[in-house]
Amino acid sequence: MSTAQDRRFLALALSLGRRGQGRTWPNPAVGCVLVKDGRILGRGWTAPGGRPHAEVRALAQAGDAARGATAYVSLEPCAHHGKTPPCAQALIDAGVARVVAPLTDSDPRVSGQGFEMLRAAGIEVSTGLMHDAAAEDHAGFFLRTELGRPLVTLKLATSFDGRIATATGDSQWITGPEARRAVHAMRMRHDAVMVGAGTARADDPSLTVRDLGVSHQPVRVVVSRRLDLALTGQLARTAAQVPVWLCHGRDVDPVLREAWEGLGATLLPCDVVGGQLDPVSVLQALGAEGLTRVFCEGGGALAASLLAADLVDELVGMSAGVVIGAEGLPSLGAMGLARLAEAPRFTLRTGRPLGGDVLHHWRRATF
Ligand code: AOF
Ligand code: ZN
Repeated sequence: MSTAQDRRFLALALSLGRRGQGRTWPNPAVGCVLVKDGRILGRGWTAPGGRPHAEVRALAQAGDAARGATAYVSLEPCAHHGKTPPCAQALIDAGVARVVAPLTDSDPRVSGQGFEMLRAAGIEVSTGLMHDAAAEDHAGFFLRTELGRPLVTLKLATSFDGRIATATGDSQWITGPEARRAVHAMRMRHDAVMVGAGTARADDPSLTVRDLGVSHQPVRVVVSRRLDLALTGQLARTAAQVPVWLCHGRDVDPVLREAWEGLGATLLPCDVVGGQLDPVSVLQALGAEGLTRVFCEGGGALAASLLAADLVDELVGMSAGVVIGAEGLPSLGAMGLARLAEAPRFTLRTGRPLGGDVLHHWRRATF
């Protein structure tokens, strides 16, 4: 089959896989398309919760017609007997003739063995096509399996001059409804939404996905060294319905800890370094719980600590045509930089008008 056709069907597998983003953790969000004679026989993507896997769902659709078909998969089919039997074996049993997948799975239980199983069974395996696009889609899963931490997207919605409120705290609204709607769509594609304690106190946010006709909600993470958060706020009131995870210092007041546990929150003790929660420890704790993609919405202190530790992988900016001035609240806290050469650098991915604002998306230069 031509590379153009391969690319077309593999692109479809990748886009199906992305549908699962935000809801398959700790598993990757994989997509699969089964094709024979140019016709699509089955489509699948990793189910919410991470199982069944994409290939199994596509094979179930195709039934006996899968014999002799090509499977386009956005990641190497798994080789291990985990909570489900290996997908590589399912493809072999179904009589699939060829497998096209961009790259190797980073899970040590798979890591090349899926491709080996397929080849050993006489199946033609093509890899490498659309490698970079697939690596982007699975970046959170790869970071977690390789470094133990999730991917971090930092969103900052600011005035033209990078402020998030006036000196009196007036902040509603800087960006318009279209930008705010885009934020909800981005939250949905992440496993968790994260804010610092200052933002939780000042804004009393609910951090839920609204008005998009979806039932799925990301985990809500608050980073609070002392756990001194309002026990009657939005997060506290809804902790039994939508998960709330609190990253806190190990020495917090046990009364507060028990109060939050009683409300249904999950408590994650983390290290304190120099009087502040260590962002490395926070992300390792979230990775250990299975998160692969975290959407950080500030505030300035948490965002600056993540940036200073080089832990931000993607930056999403929303800039409004309003100017606030130096006495306004800055979007970022101090980062302690002396030289520009030490500043974290990002590469522009996209930039476009959105409503009356500008949406810009950047990726860490050393991704
Ligand atoms: C696939 N297709 O759709 C996904 C895969 O705990 P288990 O048994 O579900 O296995 C999880 C591992 O399977 C995960 O770490 C990753 O290596 C792979 N995910 N593989 O063939 C899929 N989601
Ligand atoms: Zn599998």
